[in-house]
Amino acid sequence: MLTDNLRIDANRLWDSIMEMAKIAPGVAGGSNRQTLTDGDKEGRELFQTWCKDAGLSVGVDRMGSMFATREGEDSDALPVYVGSHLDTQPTGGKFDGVLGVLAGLEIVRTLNDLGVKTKHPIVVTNWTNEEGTRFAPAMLASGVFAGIHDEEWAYERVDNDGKTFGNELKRIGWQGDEATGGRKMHAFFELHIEQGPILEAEGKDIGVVTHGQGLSWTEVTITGKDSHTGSTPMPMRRNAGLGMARILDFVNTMAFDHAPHAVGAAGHIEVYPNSRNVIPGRVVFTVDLRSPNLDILTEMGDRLRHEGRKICDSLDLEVTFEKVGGFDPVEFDTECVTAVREAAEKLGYSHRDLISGAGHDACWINRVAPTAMVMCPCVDGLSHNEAEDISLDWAKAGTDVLFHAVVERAEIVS
Ligand code: HGY
Ligand code: MN
Ligand code: MN
Repeated sequence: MLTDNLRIDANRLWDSIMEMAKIAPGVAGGSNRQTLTDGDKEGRELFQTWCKDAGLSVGVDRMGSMFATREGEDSDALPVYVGSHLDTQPTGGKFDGVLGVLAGLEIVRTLNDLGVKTKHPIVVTNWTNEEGTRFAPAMLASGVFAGIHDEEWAYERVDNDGKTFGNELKRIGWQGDEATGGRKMHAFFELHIEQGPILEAEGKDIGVVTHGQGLSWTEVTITGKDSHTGSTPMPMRRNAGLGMARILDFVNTMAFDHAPHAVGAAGHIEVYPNSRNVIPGRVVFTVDLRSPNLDILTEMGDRLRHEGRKICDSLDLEVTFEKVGGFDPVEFDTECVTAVREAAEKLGYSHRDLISGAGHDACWINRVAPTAMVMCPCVDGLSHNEAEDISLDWAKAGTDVLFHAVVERAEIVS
């Protein structure tokens, strides 16, 4: 078969990833291209230039998500979408999200080189604000696309400086005119680094992602009383920081109660007034709970509120809990997952089924189109850290498998 010999140009892919990494670099070799910043704007412009150089037409929706189309031979055939996100964590790596977007572009570049035509169009996609670090929740634009969030609510999300998502999107000039979610898909595929240790530890090249674990983000606000750390007698203190510490210790214990899959921690923590000699009168933090099992995820959320309130009552503290993000565990489309698994087998790459520990745009798009993910290993399973790293071989294997899964759905005609 013609397709059996299709392989991407791994060096061209790698060079593009390294070129993108020059935009808004971090301070330790990674990336700090947070959504809707000037760095994001510059990264979008570079990606758009590359897409146009590859002969793609670029559409942008009202959430700023980018859709670069390679026409198919059958204009009535629904497109196959392939992509991920270009925004990063503040101390992100060079590959989280970026690999998936530029792998989609590399597939198109290779099809162009070979003059190969497909029945279905292929659309390379960059989803806005996958990370949710500047504007919670994560996967915001793909969530609006899938009808989970409404656009007005999304536009009102606020960052730590009080800037809104909508105003920042307009400021960088990337508010498109397409209605969000209007596009219909034949399938969606996303290549992503594993962001966990399993594939590397087992010496596997490819993760065939059958499921994504569920996630819940609960913002906890604890109110006590600012007071002097030196002269306030211990029994008189209303220490919001102590309440947070005991709750986070409970979250850690609770996750271990549901080992090996459940996880829990807080990555976002604000302490007020955050002065060395003032007992914190207020803390705001987001508890990130995850499990592939919906019942366990729900139970952990309930226990967080119940135990958290008990802890705060015992310390004479007020506490509120607000759900600020999350999604149920995801089961990806069987046919698309099979296309990924068969591609790995045909290409001779070692592989294993995998549950994604991280959330991805594919988790929301799976609600509106047949969706699957391909994963490649990353060094020490490390991600959301500037030292995040992969090998060129892993990038090549993942992109080749993605390539064959995409063209299996897009149907090569010549
Ligand atoms: O939070 C996540 O799992 C993703 O990295 N945004
Ligand atoms: Mn990601
Ligand atoms: Mn990420």
